Amino acid sequence: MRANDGTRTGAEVLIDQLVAHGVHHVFCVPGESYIAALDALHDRPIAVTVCRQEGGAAMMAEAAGKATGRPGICFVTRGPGATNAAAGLHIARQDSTPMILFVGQIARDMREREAFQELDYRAVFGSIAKWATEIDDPARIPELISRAFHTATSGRPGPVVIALPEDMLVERVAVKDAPAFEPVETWPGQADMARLQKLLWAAARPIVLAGGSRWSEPAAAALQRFAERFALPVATTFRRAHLVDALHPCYAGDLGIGPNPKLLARIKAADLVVLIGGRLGELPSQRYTLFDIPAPRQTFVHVHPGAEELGRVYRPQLAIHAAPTAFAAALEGLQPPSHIPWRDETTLAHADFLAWTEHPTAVPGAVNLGEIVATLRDTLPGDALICNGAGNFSIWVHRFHRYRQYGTQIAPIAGSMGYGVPAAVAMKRLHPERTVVAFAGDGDFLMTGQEFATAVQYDLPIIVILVDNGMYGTIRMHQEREYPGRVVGTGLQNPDFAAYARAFGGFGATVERTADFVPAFTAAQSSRKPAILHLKVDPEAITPTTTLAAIRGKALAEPSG
Ligand SMILES: Cc1ncc(C[n+]2csc(CCOP(=O)(O)OP(=O)(O)O)c2C)c(N)n1
Ligand SMILES: [Mg+2]
Repeated sequence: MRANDGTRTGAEVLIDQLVAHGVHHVFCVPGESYIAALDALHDRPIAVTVCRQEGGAAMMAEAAGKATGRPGICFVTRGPGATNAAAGLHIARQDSTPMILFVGQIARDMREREAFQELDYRAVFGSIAKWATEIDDPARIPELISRAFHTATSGRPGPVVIALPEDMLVERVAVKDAPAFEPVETWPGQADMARLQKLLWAAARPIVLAGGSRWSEPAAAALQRFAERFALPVATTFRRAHLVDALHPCYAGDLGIGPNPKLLARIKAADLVVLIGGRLGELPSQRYTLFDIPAPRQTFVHVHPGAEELGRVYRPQLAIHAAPTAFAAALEGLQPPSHIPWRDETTLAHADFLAWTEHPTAVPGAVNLGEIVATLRDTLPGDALICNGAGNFSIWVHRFHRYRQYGTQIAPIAGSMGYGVPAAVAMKRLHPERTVVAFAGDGDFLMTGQEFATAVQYDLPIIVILVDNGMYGTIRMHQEREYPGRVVGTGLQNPDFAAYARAFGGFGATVERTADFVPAFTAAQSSRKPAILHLKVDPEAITPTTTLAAIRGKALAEPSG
């Protein structure tokens, strides 16, 4: 109950800051360390999603941050709650996603005794978070929460951790709310844009790589208009395919794991590479082999919102310190040359992309995941949200699905298993009217599968497509390559996942042949319940283009050493 003497508890001040900064959703697992903050959420216009494990809650908050560009908010308890949440924090870090994790903390007068579940959050999260702090004085909550929103969203976005001592949350203070935060734009200078225009005019075979965060629907649209006017081929980096409409005539494909060899050749043959927003980390850079380090042979332009990223690995000829949102807007001012010598190359690049993704490959077994993904891409609405975690199953999703709209790909650049289901729960919570599909592996699913209960609790009819090959397939693939025939620690004995779905109060069906998929998907949709479609795939079908036996055979044929 709120007092009417002009004072508020620390918890009330805190929640009022969230309201002031435009927060609509929080994801949490409760703990006695912060029940005052939970109480302050009562009667406030913020939807609370209570989860089953803090890893899931933190991934939901991360997914919300990824989708909206505004900090996703997660509340967890001290000690084990916080360490569980680290799974989502690390994704926010690697994926450059704004997020704020609030952690209940022991009372101030018990610190440094290793009280029950005590942790030093500055130390524990110091290298994962952009900023980790603890609030000692409730009067400073408006200042520190405002800083948290700015820190999480500015430059290269990332996670902030704020520990909340439980006695601080109930102390009364008279303090004013902070004004609503506005994300800080970082604009390119006129001189930068003039130099870029010059480089483009001098190029014979340019290519654009789009990645990173701090995009928006208008920015993605502006990038596509620029690509069209300059007839520039645009590829997207690992798990950022949604930045360009896959059917845009300039789209050259996805530079991730196992990319189209023709795209790789095209990038290598380019004389000008313009990297917008991304960092070209280990996966898109093909383990740092694609470009020479520190000085790429190609003329290299790097546009990034974080000053510390420019020149960190690659030495750009032109470094532009700007957010993709602002940079994309500035692209409208550039003029294409009167003759575009690379125009035909761009047409070819898009044709190569279409050919690479059009027809699912043949694989062993009765269920062909490629055909299923291709069926969905041709039937799902363009704004359907496609979420996934990590594992070889995701290769089919990334290759055969065609992301048509900005924000429809919600997937961990950090490669964290267990992401798909919580991400789907968060997306359905944010967008109840949109179709939300999660692709999960059998290993991947059970890392956070308990959040299916959250989907049931909030009546969120997500559809989980669970690809069961009875193993941690990705690792088995590497195992066969490095230690052929020696299988250790990668086999899985699985439950009946359709029955699991039903036991939770959802819809479940088993798919044993490709032809069973569409009826099962339709039945899942008509059930209006959260659903799991349990696909039984052949373990031999390890990627769209090779089998376990082939990998093992090749490794055995090669002399070891
Ligand atoms: C949290 C986490 N733990 C471990 C890994 C290492 N890893 C990457 S893929 C993979 C196996 C994925 O198995 P599954 O979900 O069944 O998909 P599959 O590869 O079989 O298609 C593992 C263990 C990881 N990426 N993330
Ligand atoms: Mg598997």
